[in-house]
Amino acid sequence: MPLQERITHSLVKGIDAFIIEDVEQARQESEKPIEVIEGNLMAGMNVVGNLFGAGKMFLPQVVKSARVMKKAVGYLNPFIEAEKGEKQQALGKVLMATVKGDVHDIGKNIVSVVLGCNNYEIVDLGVMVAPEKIIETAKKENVDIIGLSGLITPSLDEMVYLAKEMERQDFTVPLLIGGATTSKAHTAVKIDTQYKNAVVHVNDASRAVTVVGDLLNPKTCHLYTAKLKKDYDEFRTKFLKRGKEKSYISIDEAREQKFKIDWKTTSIIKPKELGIQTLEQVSLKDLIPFIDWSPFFRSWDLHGRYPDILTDEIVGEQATVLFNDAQKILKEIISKQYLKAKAIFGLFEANSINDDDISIQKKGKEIAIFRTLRQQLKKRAGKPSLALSDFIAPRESEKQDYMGAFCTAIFGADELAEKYKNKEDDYNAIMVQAIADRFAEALAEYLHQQIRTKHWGYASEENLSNDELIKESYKGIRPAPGYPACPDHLEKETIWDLLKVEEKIGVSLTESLAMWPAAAVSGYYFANEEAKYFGVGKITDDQVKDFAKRKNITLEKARKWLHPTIADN
Ligand code: B12
Repeated sequence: MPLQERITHSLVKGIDAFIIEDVEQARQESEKPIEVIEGNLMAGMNVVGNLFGAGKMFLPQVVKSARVMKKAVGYLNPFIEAEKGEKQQALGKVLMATVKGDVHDIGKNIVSVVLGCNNYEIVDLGVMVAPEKIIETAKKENVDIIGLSGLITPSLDEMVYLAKEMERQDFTVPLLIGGATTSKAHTAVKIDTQYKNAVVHVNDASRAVTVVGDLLNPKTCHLYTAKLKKDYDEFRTKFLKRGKEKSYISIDEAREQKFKIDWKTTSIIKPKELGIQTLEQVSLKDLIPFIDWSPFFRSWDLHGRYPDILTDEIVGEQATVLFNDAQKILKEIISKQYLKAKAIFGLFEANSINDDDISIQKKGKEIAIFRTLRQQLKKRAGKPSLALSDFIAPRESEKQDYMGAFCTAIFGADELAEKYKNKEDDYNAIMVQAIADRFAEALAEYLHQQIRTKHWGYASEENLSNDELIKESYKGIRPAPGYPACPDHLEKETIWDLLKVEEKIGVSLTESLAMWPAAAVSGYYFANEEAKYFGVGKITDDQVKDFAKRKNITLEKARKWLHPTIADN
């Protein structure tokens, strides 16, 4: 093929085997080495961008294209520098950061790579970035756009704070908001109102390119921003009205309608091993059968259930390539022990007290109290208003019940991802993070099985397949603070104190109560056969006040932490 076609082919197909030879030939044929980037390579990347935009290329392919691009640019840079030539002219500079207290990286990294290969210069500040640093860097680097990412709800407040600061300091650059916990509703209602200039919620990487393009194009930016502001304004009005249509019952009424278990007849099984245990190094091999692969594909924007996704008409081919690449790296991770899986759990005597609290005891002495939240949305008559405490025998029942808590974490992913990044290999860097997340979840699943069948032993006869585990067909539940049954992140502090998680296995909590390392899960164990997953939904101010009192914290603190769960917020 002619030279340009070869270069384009390598970029589109993500093949780096001949890119250096081809780029060298292009360099010899050009007047200046920079022309190879601005001409040959960008021509190829434009094809990639167009195919991706048209849905004909998928995210893993684009990230591989970016890897080829980086290799080519890395080869050309010394020639450009030797000539003291001008650097490649980017279309714009985008600052990317995961906000203070949050550790989530994958989404931000994917967006950075995709924008990078569309010729935007990325200033990536990493994770847990203080607002002062974002503001300072944005000024120093004179960036054209600021992009914020976050995984858990406490990060949403950080984003609001940043928008306020940008307004206060007369910023004009657009603000992009992304990450699993963000939404158009939150962006429109809470963030957009704080900043006069453009604020956009972007929920996937492919949209990021068009949004950034529209925002930075001097011909379209004013119209685009005006439209955006109008759209968010209308959305906000509708959204706020919708919230008001819902009706809630008081916390006292909700308690009267609690989920009732007949404590006289229900079976309560005493754990075989009460107390706290640490698993210093769980074998990664043992975890493989517990991996739920479907979310792995989702992190690469390939949607469908594993294993059907491998033969899917549209994404099947790419999903198979991705899966095979993952298996290769997985093998290496296991043989070289790049990642370490650690866990801690505790099984305790427990009784619910005052309806919504759970008293944890050791030989009858209270050592901790978990606070749970109760549903308040008005329901049809006869439908219970659930709280997790309903699944634990109340003290008045005079039955000794039990409860567990745990934390699982995968160490070493960041270090390994960094090694790949240093080799300009974002594809494998993202792959490592996605695999580590899968392992963290698999470890939680594995440990839960060990608890049910061995340490607690209330389901010692259980024999479930991976598919049944994914469908949560087991008896008992393991809700995690932050998930819908217990949206309050604060209770992680109680788990940390109770199990001594940081001292024992080295998982720490950030100021927003995210866990570090990022690939980590923490939660509770409930064994009652009637225990089930549910969503607390929104709660009202009477419960917030009551919660603050029970927990002995200020109302302000309670409001801050429960904020995303409070109705009309
Ligand atoms: C995978 C996952 C995990 C993994 C990985 C987490 C990690 N290390 O990042 C594991 C299993 C470890 C995990 C753990 C937890 N999780 Co989790 N998790 C998810 C899940 C299922 C998918 C998130 C994900 O990685 N998606 C893939 C990536 C690629 O997508 P993304 O981040 O959204 O990014 C895309 C876009 O948002 C956008 N984007 C992202 N950033 C940016 C930035 C800019 C500027 C732009 C333009 C775009 C952009 O582009 C990206 C690519 O398309 C979500 C639910 C969901 N369906 O979203 C819950 C979810 C995020 N988790 C949640 C929670 C609560 C937790 C835990 C606190 C639970 C616990 N107690 O253990 C922990 C916290 C972990 C920690 N370290 O503190 C909640 C958060 C809500 C809340 N109440 O805070 C969610 C929403 C589930 C839920 N419905 O309640 N989790």
